[in-house]
Amino acid sequence: MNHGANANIYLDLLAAGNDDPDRPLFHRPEAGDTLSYGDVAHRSQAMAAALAHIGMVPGDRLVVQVDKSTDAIALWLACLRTGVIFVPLNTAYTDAEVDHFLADAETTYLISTPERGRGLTLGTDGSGTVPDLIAQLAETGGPTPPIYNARPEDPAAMLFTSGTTGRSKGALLTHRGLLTNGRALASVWEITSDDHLLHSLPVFHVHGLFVALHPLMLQGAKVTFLQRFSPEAVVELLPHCSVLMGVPTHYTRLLDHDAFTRQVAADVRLFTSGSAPMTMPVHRRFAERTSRTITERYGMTECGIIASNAPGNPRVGTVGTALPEMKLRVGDGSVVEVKGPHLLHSYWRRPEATAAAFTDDGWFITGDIGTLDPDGVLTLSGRASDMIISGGYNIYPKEVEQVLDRDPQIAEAAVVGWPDQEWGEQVVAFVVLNADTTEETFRQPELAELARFKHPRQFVFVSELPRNAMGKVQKSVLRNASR
Ligand code: MLC
Ligand code: AMP
Repeated sequence: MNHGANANIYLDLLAAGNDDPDRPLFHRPEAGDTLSYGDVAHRSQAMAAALAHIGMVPGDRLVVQVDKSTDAIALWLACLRTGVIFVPLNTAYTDAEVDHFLADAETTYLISTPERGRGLTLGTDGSGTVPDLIAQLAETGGPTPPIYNARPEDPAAMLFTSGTTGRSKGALLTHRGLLTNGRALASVWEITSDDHLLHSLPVFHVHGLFVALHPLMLQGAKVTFLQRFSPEAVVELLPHCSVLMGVPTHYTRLLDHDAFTRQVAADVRLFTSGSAPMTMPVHRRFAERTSRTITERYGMTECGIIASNAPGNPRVGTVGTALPEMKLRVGDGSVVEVKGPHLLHSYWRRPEATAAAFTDDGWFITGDIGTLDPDGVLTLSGRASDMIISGGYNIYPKEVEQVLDRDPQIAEAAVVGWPDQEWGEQVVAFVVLNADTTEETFRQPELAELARFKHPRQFVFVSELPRNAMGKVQKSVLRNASR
């Protein structure tokens, strides 16, 4: 749609409500109600007025660490409306981790859960200081700010990622990038206004927030919005839906649930998986159980979705071909490189990191290892960095090692990912103990400052860490020790 000069993706995401405000958008099984496109536009408008009231202006960063709710989505849309940069954070992060992001983003406002009570608050049930302020403004009849007049390259959201290096950086995603990616996905996945997505992903990552929601909203489709993933809820609601998007752990959990049957999956036209590698045994079990195939796609925070299989006839074991307007090549060391309007603008205030993320001829270096066949079909085989992906969450070994190294019982530690049936990979710490600690006296370190999903699931005691001639710890030796 052409909105004149305004490239704000807000206009596109809610366009379906312009002629038909009653068109259903979010069905909420937990609340037992349905919000229309008009309702969501109205709520985001009220939230935008609240953001303006507290003094937020275009370009400000709003850090948001709240539980999943349709109000969290209205807040994302409110940031678009006001030109405020939305910075979502994983709810599992500890206050110490959040403090790091607050400082890095040079944030003026934080919105947390009522339970955490840091900054402003937003609950899942209409509670919190943000809804209170909205109610108060509704009474006093304050002004509604105009929709921010965005340029295509303006940043809309900032998501923290470590890219291929260990240090977290805010990836600035633009209106153009998000719109290009959302439209390309709607096209490749053949999303129409008749589609109905079962949404069970968290909304603090690109997968749940952008990849799942945008193509559906751009087409005026409907979303059944679950507060969290559970196999029981998915099995109950899937028969009413046409699309399910998940990470591999969602599919392994579904397959471990006997009530997930062929019949439950029969009317779903598209199952997608990504954020982590899907294994062949899971593909096989899924096909045996449902007679359906999972459509794998490959994405990254900085790029959105890069490649996808087509629905209906996916090439199992591959992640498909490049999306429209996404260029794909395999560069030095078999590392996948990409180019196109989908990509991030830059890393927030890190020009060197931005420069290092691109080749001299302007391709973004993903850090994933892959091969391209003559038809342009991409197969991934690993990652150049030692990043661990557990249940679709990224874990940077260095961050965990630094905390372990501070423990008085530990002389040194090395953290790697071991294959795990449920999580894809699990965090394992190889530990050299100090002279006055034995395996018997060793107590699991507190690690209170780290989100629990980053905590090692296993400790392996070794007398020394394997090192190469340069003195670097040989992570591959430790990874292979699981076999
Ligand atoms: C939760 N736990 C995890 C974990 N999630 N441990 C390791 N890895 C994870 N991913 C742990 C908690 O710390 C806790 O441990 C215990 O499990 C129960 O917590 P929970 O919150 O109740 O877990 P649950 O709801 O079961 O969560 C599991 C999950 C969730 C698989 C539903 O992790 C999930 O939704 N993952 C999806 C992630 C995602 O959307 N990634 C997209 C990234 S974007 P304890 O010790 O406290 O009991 C991207 C780009 C792209 O990658 O291509 O899409
Ligand atoms: P993030 O930085 O959280 O966006 O995670 C992006 C990373 O997830 C990519 O660089 C890949 O390593 C991984 N990833 C995403 N989709 C897939 C997939 N289908 N198969 C394997 N790895 C994937």
